[in-house]
Amino acid sequence: MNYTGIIDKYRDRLPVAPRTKAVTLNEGATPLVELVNLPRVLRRDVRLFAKFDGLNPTGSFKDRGMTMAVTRAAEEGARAIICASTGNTSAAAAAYAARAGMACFVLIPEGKIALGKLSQAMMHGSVVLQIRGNFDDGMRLVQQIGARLPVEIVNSINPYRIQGQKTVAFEVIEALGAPPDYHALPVGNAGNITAHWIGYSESAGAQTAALKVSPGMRDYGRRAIADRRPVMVGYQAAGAAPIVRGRPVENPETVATAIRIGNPVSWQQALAASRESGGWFSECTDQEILRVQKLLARSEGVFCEPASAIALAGVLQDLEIGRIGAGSTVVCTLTGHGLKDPDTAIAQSAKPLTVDADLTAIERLISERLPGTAATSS
Ligand code: AN7
Repeated sequence: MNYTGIIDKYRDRLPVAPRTKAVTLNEGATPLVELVNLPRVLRRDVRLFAKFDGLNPTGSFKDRGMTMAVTRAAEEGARAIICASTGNTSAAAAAYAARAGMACFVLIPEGKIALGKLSQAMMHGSVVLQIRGNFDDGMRLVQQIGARLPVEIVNSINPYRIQGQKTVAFEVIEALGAPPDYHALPVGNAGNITAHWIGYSESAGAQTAALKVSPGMRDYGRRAIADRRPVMVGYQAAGAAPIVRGRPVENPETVATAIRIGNPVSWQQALAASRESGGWFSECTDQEILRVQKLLARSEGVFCEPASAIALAGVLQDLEIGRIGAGSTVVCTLTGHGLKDPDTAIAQSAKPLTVDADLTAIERLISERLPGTAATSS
């Protein structure tokens, strides 16, 4: 049977009616890829998996939440949606609004979103408002506009977003047959770590204070499919680490523009998830983020955006200091595709070699670079 997205698949565990017609682009069912080379290269005793949510229809995990938010907005007769975004939420909102025949307004920080994401918001026909301010300014304005105009907010303060995003945990459990020991992910506005934890908690038939994010949402954990929950580990960029540092960051800065957020909306829920799971928050430098983004691309063939690479960068850090123990099974959610941010990828890679369309010249260039020759064996 044709797979038709997370709402049809997990209808009995989501706040939708049996007859609710999903606004879907067949999101979800993303691959759980075992990282087979890295543990060997790094000489680490660990089973590492990447939940590659960058392979969703618009290239990020936001699609899981957006199908729910837009489905419910459509059901309630909304004709327009709005969000503030560091990029991926705007791309998803624009696409699902197009699917639903709704208008879409997105507020993005001027000059601070990756090119791929901007192209998506524009291509799907949303009204793009570049603000002279950061994400946190945009988020505040969206909440004010939502109270004044008939537009449905589809940021993760919309509880349906979190509900849709919790399905990632269901898929990981199905793929592994059990929850991992650790689940690592980037933390920006902190909705996704909250969603992961709700999904794992429901799967284990366990309560969580993180569900308080969702007024009117009930606990869908009627039948436990797991006997425990993983330790949740959240990573923030050093220049945008409000939760790690314990206070909002006025002017967040990081190359990982997706998580350039100084005052996360789901801060308290994320703390609850961390505390209840016995987890922690930690930070990584931009340099480390980019190093690991490249390492993953080159050693495993998996290309994620910088904000996603922080999950793996953080895990490697915590393996190094023994905070994640030997023999553990670790899942990293790779939240967005590398193609979202071609500028950052190109800036840190070797330039293409320009050469005449000439057999001799090309043969020489390739010969010098074949495995085992001087140029490659260094
Ligand atoms: C690739 O698009 O906040 O902690 O406005 O795009 O749930 O916010 C994006 C966030 C991680 C952080 N990885 O997730 C937005 C936005 C990627 C992201 C995050 C984002 P949350």
